[in-house]
Amino acid sequence: MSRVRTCLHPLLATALTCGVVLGSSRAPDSISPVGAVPTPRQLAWHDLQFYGFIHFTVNTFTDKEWGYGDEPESVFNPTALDARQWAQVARDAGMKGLIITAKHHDGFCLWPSRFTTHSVKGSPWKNGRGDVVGELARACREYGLTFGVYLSPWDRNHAEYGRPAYLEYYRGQLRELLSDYGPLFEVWFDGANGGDGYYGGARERRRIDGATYYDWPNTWEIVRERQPHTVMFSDAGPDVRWVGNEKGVAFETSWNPLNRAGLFPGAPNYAAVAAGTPDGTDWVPPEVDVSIRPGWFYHAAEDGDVKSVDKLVEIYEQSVGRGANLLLNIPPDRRGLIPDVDVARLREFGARIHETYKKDLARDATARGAEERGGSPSFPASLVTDGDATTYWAAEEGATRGTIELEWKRPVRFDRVVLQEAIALGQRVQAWTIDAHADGRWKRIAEGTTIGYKRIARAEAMTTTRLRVTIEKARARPVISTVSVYLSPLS
Ligand code: FUL
Repeated sequence: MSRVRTCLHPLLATALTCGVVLGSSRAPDSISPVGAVPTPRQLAWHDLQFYGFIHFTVNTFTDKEWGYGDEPESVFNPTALDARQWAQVARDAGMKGLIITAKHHDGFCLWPSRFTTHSVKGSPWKNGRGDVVGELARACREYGLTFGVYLSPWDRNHAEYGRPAYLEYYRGQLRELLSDYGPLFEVWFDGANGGDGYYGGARERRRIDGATYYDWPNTWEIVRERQPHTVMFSDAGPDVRWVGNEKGVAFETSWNPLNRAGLFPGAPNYAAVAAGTPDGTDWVPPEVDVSIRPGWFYHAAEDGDVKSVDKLVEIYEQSVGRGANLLLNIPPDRRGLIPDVDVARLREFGARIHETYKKDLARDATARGAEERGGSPSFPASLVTDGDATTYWAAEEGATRGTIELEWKRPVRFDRVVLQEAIALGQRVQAWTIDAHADGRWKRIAEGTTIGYKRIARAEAMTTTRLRVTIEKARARPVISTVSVYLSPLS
């Protein structure tokens, strides 16, 4: 009996011999990484796929999206704040973590920073002794969620904004957040920057040079030193990039690699690289940020505009389903609670996603490489249906295309096929097709370009006993970790 051993991480892949067929005389077949590859912290981030954003600050009480920076601390006064409710709602919706606006552009701090009085310390909430960031960090731990922070570089309250002293202030705040709230999975650096504001009473317009003012490399170093496992988001990385819109949709063709040289938060040429570059030198995956409501902050006038379950499912499948991560904003109201209408919507959405993806029909199929370019015996097709994303099928050595067939003993009805690449070895696939056998012939049911971490292919619901996935074109030998098949409850 021969046994196949595979390994996922490129560092391991070079250290160990992968895919050795033990007990046979076959020469070892190993797969080398291609192009840019993810770091371990990025690999862990990819696995999260879906998490939530909490936009909450003085804006919630002044009905604004961008506070000017002159809001008195006294306006911040939630009557029933319960971060455990936020965490519970997030967990029930299927989210794996929450990121909170510790400080938005208005400069008000949701934690008692020792560098300013413009914070919860000056508010009537809990007589100035509260800490929203701390409460949420604890709630996330209780509900099994991971936790992250947004710290706006632009600060419309601070008198020194635009001058060197502000940078010290900003870095001090970053150190507090990195030190006092346990492990952070992500730090979010917003690209929106500069313009008019209160600025300690100056009430003027201040411009900064985005390329130099923040000295980003040294700010990033603080995060690396204090929390090496944290990923940093900005328009252009260093670890995670903006997808380029706030509509909840990733590019149909989406590459994790891009060339990061010269890019930083707020970089004006950012749009040009939003879809990534196949042969880019850096692995910087896209994150899709979108709000469940029209605004990022709670506004009572938008209670009737909470996105429908169908819309949320579409967003999920156009973000997670295109290899990106989804960051869905769920803003608390003036009570300090996620509003009832949003809670109900999120529950229903979570249930729909759970129902759709809970039973992988491919687990009952036999998977094999098709006769022509069906793959390497060291990485057989059975590994795409084993429910383990760390094992993978590979096309035969030297091939840049290949085919996997799934066959069932009894017909299955399905409307979704999920593909995953073994991204630790680099992103390779440029084109794929899926055909299903029905009425005595093969019928094309879906086709696309990139895969990356995950691709969800939707099809008309149909019944079959045979399914064929063809990698039509790849930058290098294709390496597929998962082919799974599902039926949504609506079909
Ligand atoms: C933008 C900000 O200006 C919005 O207010 C919001 O925080 C969004 C997530 O990022 O750049």
